Amino acid sequence: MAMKAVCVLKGTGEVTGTVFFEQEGADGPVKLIGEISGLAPGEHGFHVHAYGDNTNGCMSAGPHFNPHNQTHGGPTDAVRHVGDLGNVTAGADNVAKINIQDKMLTLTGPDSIIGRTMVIHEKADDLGKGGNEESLKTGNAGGRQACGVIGIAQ
Ligand SMILES: [Cu+2]
Ligand SMILES: [Zn+2]
Repeated sequence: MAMKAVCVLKGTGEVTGTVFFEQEGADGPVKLIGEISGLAPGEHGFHVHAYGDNTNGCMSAGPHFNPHNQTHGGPTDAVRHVGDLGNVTAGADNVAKINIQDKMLTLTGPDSIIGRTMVIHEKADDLGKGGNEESLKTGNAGGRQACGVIGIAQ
């Protein structure tokens, strides 16, 4: 049976989005489908952050979800935070279409992302290759434009 989740992203500005998650079996990849609008054209860092806490907006979501104590990386890197999904790209219409399949995320077990927060950032994620300390923590993706807690979907 497939496990399904959903996240509605909102922020203090124009950026809004919806992302649907689906996983076949506990060890299968997680598929993310959705779109985020109101973005400046170009790349924007996209991550799962550790906490499902939005009491102080997107800042309360904490750092990137990192249950294995790794440094920041890109989605295809062996060394990465579990939450590192790289970048999504907005077109001239300010919309980023999301179609990602990720083998490190899971919707089940102790490292499940359900109850944690998805964040879309102001700037591109340098995927840990920026050559400075911050690159290995956040990818220098800048401010948090919108976020939402990942919940169980029907
Ligand atoms: Cu982030
Ligand atoms: Zn990261």
